[in-house]
Amino acid sequence: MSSSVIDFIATEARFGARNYEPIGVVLSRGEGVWVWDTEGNRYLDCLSAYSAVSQGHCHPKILAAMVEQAHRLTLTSRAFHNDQLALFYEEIAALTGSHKVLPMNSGAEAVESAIKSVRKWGYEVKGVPDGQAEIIVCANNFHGRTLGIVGFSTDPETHGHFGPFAPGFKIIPFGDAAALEEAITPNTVAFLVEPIQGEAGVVIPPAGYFTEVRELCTANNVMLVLDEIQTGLGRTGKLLAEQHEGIEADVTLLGKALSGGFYPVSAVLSNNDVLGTLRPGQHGSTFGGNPLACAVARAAIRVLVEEGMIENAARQGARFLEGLKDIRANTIREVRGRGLMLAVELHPEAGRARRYCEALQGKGILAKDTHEQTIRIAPPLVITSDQVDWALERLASTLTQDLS
Ligand code: IF1
Repeated sequence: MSSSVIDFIATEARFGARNYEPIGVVLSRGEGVWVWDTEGNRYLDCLSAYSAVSQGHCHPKILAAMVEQAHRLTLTSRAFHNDQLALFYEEIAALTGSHKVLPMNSGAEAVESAIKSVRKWGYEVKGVPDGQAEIIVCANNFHGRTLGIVGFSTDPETHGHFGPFAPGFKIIPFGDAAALEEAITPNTVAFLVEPIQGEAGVVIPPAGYFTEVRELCTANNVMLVLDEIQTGLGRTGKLLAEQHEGIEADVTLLGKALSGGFYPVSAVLSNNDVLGTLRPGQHGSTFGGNPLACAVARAAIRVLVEEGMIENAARQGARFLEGLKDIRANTIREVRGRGLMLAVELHPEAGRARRYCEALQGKGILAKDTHEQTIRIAPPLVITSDQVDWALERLASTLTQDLS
């Protein structure tokens, strides 16, 4: 590595909390599916900042919207109205068929806001005794890093030594509708779940699971809260992953690609029952719903739809999945995916997935491992067939090596 790269990394190590172990590359530019490091080497980004850069790096129309708004008005607080929030509400509600929107900033904030809202609905509408609301979540979930959320994580790395935690959460296996039925009590206010578990390694539930989940939640007056922060906005080849199951959530959470990677923007989408319980002064955020965030989000969802990115994710995702399944390598245990949310799980004997990610970096692909044995593959939704084929060639030559 040249001295400048080592300087960046050494300086990060010297001053930064070591809560990440990045791969040894220092990026300085991005455009579409490509990123460049400080040495001028080009990489195909197969992580897309965990699906926040679905529209491709530095999308010119989102950039233009951000610059234009930044010259006019960036932040007013919600003490006053602004001329972007209502337009964002209208456009996101029309796109997703929602009735009410609560704008926040990070994904975790949207999750926490949803937890507060469904609990409040439980007490004030469903009639659950105060302080006794129960929310059911799944093992191997990932919903963010705040204290409330890590309190119901089953990953020791995520929750270890951060306690004590808030009560009121029950953990059941993902994909098991009978376990959900068993866990529901009269005090259950919600079932919070990812349509596909991303961090767990792109775990797709059995066909029909969410149809049963929807029926159980409806029959028991339990709010179905789908965390689409990673799966939403085209990542799985449909606008929302719930559409693969033909169901509708009561509460949908969006984040990440809601801004195309330009700005932290998240949102809780629901109907009046849940979000209608919030009264002035009962919830808020300095930056939530600010004019710059709204202008960026409006442009991000506009280009996603107008440039056919969702349909492209379905087409290229099918191509990518088929190509991965065609790779004959003893290292591969399983290939999983829906749309451009893909994963290659390696046999334990093949060695750590991180080693293969480091080898991929040498071939011009940036990918991220998860839970030791799985390589996630999630390129921007603008990827072309040629670029998919280019990536598959390099993945095949890497995965047929034994890096144990
Ligand atoms: C990290 C994981 C992915 C998410 C879902 C809520 C959030 C996330 C389904 C919270 C965020 C990010 C967080 C980032 C790495 C990344 C991640 F590996 F951590 F689990 F994508 F899979 N719901 N996921 O995936 O959104 O507050 O981050 O905006 O914490 O290392 P956030």
